[in-house]
Amino acid sequence: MGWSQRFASLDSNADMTIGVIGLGYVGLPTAIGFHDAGFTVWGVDVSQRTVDTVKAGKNPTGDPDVDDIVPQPASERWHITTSTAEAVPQCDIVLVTVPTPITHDLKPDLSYVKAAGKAVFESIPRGSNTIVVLESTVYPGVTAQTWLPLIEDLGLEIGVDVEIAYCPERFNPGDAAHGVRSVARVVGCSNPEVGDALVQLYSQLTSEDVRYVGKLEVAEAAKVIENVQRDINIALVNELARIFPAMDVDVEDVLSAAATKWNFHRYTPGVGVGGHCIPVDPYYMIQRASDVGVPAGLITAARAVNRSMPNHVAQVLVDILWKAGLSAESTKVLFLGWSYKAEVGDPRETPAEPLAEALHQRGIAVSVYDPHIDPETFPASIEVVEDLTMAKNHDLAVLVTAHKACVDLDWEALGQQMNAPRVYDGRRVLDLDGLQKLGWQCFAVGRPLS
Ligand code: SAJ
Repeated sequence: MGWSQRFASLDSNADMTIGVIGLGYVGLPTAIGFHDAGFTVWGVDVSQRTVDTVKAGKNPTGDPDVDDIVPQPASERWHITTSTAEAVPQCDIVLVTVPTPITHDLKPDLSYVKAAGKAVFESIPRGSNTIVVLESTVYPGVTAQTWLPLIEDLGLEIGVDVEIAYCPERFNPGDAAHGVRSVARVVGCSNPEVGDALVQLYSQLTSEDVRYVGKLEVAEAAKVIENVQRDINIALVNELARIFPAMDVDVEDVLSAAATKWNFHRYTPGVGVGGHCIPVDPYYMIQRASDVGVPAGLITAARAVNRSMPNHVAQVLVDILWKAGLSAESTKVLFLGWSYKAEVGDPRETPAEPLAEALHQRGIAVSVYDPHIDPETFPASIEVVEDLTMAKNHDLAVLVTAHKACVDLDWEALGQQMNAPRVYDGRRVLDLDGLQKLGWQCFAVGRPLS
């Protein structure tokens, strides 16, 4: 029976079983979403801790939107295991949501995609025509290049044993308004019938638009350039945040004025660009452009601007402390926030790390207050402040992450605990006029030092 008939003949979604390989920030909400849409779900993760946490009905990710929505173990449509071999034979469709990081030399790391694909394809029953969908962010060509050789090595036949497709995740951690059940999706696949079947499937998950966009590479390219565009836009305002203060102009005044134009896209300069998407995905595009011999100069330059922000900010902080007559050796700086993004407890690629390293290289001590991050995960060189009332004798506070807990705090009390009330707003979210009235000396990214 073809895939269109398989969907048409479903009495209930429970009769279709969806596998999700990788229960992280994307996979777990995806598994929950399909379970809530009535499907039978098998969730697989290599981490026994993750499996045990999810089985206990708890949330192993740092994303608060996933709290208390993990199905309780009682549901007979909810199966969690570390074994791909156990899960895959039960599934009609398998979604792969594994990490696609970059290596230390900034090259795409496809090892998780390859390993997950291998484990899935080895477990597919012959003749089942199981659809395997990659959701992880990759560059155009990766799904076919990585998975087709594995399928061939196993002697599996496309259209008889297995079909492959690509449907990029568009999950936004910490943003309930754009969760897996309320975000548009695109589906790429060489077989239009399978593409249409997946449109039917994902339309049961999300209330937004789902469309078949043609071959795998189109969907792969759409996803990676979504994030490339965002990185370039952020790089523009970060570069402007270095230019305008040199003209004694505050970049935020300029951006707010420009934003009165109907099609100006407003971004905000910061201490840097973190996370597992925006600072990573452009390297996938750079790699692919290099493979086909076409230079990606703008994409590369934008990455360089954003990667340079922590060092730029560190130099500005040193200037501030030097002008205050402080020698680096005896100076302590308090980071308000460490996570790469507000209201999320995720340190991946956080600019806080290179910023702290740059200050340490100049002999400046760094303490961090971030209630969203597990105290165990900070680098050893960092003094962790778990209770802000205990933060004493710092010479400068730096807002690194715009958590509510780091913005809406008792600034009057903190000012009294500091050696001197100095603050650097690294995310341009603080009410600097209000803080000045409380006696704070205020500085900020993109704001003239004078
Ligand atoms: N950032 C800035 N200035 C900005 C916006 C962001 O410095 O104007 C920084 C943030 O502080 C953070 C980094 O960039 O360190 C990334 O922030 P982000 O808001 O892009 O958040 P992410 O990394 O969680 O990106 C996700 C992505 N979602 C998916 O890949 C499915 C991205 O495509 C979304 O556009 C983004 O969320 C979003 O819109 O919030």
